[in-house]
Amino acid sequence: MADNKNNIGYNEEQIQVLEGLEAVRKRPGMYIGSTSSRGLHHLVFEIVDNSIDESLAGYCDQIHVIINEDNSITVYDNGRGIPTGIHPKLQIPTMQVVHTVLHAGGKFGGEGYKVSGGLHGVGASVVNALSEWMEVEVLRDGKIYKQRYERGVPVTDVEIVGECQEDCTGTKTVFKPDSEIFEETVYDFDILLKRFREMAFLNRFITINLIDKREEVENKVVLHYEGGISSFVEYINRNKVSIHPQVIYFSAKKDDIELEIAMQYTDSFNENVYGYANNISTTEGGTHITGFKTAITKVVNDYARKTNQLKESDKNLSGEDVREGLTAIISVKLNDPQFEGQTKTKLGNAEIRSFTESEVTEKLSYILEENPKIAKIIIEKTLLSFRAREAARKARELTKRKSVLESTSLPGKLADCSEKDASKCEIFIVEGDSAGGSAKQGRDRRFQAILPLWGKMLNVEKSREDKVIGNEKLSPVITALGTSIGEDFDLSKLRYHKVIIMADADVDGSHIRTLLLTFFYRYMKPLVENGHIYIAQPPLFKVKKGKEEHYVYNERELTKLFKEKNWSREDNSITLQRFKGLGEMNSDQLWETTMNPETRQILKVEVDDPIITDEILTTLMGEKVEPRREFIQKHARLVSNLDI
Ligand code: 0RA
Repeated sequence: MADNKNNIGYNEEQIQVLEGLEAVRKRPGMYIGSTSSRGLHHLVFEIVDNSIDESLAGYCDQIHVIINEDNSITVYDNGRGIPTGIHPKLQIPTMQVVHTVLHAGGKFGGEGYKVSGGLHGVGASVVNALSEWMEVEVLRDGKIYKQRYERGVPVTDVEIVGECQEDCTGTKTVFKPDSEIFEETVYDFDILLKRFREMAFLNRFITINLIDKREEVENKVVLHYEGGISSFVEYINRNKVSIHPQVIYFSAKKDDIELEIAMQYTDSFNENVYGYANNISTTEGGTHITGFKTAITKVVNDYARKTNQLKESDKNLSGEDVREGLTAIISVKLNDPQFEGQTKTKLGNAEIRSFTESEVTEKLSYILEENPKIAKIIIEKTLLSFRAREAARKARELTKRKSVLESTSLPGKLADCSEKDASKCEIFIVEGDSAGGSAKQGRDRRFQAILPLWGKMLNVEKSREDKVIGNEKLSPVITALGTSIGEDFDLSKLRYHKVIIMADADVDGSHIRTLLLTFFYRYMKPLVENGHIYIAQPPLFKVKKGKEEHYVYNERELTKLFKEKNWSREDNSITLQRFKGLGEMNSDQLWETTMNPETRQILKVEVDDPIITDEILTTLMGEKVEPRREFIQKHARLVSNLDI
């Protein structure tokens, strides 16, 4: 190993470099978002993004990502290799500049745009600064160059460590995330797989090989999709019933903008339109999505009128009608993406809106003209949605009028709270009359309301809005919350800022929880997105020894408690009361363990990935039986945990 004091002079620039790396280590969150599991995985994405950029520039088609036994990561590609020559300004090898100078990654070299972007577009130097060690090898000009760094600081020069064939080029990076920085240092295969699969769908020329070497038998997945985003749509629809066999695909190019769209209708009632800008998921939407939506609404209406499926006297199909059951990917690549919105995931570039709108208008009209059979199926689907929406509107009017006539608009079984400030109010939605009774007695009536559920639950995944509104079990929920649903939904009318689902920890309880969550996600999505939905966590056991009493919420805690107290499971002076249902607790117990904000545990329902959430709901609640069986078998452990 070289003595870095001799070989790397500490001049002005080097001191700046060290200060830069120190800043990254002091405030890692500023550079990679967080030091939790998310940040840990982000390191891999930063490195792989550089290889993807090389691939988009047309020089690389193979990327390998290996999770090594010690949770270090190896990434290598067959691109041109990071330049190794002396950097004209800094007078050290460019390869060293890339790994030690902040913001130097990727962008030099000119042609081609930096497409994948990454969270903050920071790159290799940040990953290096946050790694216990990193080793980079570059194959170029028939030589193998190598440099090693520890916590961002070079500990060797760029050295030639071997030779290779002239035409064999590429970059290999191995790094070990620093356990002084990260709370979590164990990689999750599925998190990496999910992102790389998405990357492979969005960039159809690349192959990403993901390999896990931590188990005795290595796990390898090869991700390559000739069909690109069309394959992505097929993948999203794999557990749904599509109503036309082929995915519709078209693309357009202008100056430095590339647009690709793939779409297919299913018989579901949900819309799954996902946008990407430079491979980044634009969850808050943006100009590419607006352009697409405007165009498709117009094209479908025009076609329906021209073919007389929509009569002169009929109203126009709404955007919602036109997108019911639609799965679509809109992927745009551009030079200078403007990311806006709260989470910087909304594309702002104005030129993208008009470009997308005119391209979709032209190309989709043409496709409908050329494929009258498919067009007919699509128009019929949108007309069904149109009529159902009309029926739902009437049903809503009817409920409104009915509640006016009945003078009190709140459901009879609701035990409301006295507080009027919604931000201080909670509502417990409780399955079962006996649990409902205990909850009513146990609650703090000043700010806690109780709504017991009764009647037959509707699977909203299989029914349209008009049925949902009229459903005897759901309509009290809708009225109690005050927001209405679907088109009429109004978050500002929410009467309780915490909506807490309280159900037994058994199969029936888990069923009702899933059904209610499906309902909230499909019909009151902003409630979920704004963090208003919670799941109560009743205890599973009460452990008593002498005067000492403990409520325990799961098996793990039970083991922990016995260990901490040095108790033996054989000790007869300890009693194990197991709660089978909420109904077994009296009102004091229920208050103390599940309802009292000072002592309870409640779980906030969060959705961080809309594609996965849709997948789970479709699988659990949708039409196809086989995927549901497979899902439950695969996740049997989770289900049985709920069941114990
Ligand atoms: C800029 C210029 C050149 C290569 C790269 C970037 C490059 C960077 C990375 C990072 C990971 N893999 C990579 N592969 C290539 C080369 C320019 C030239 O050869 O003329």
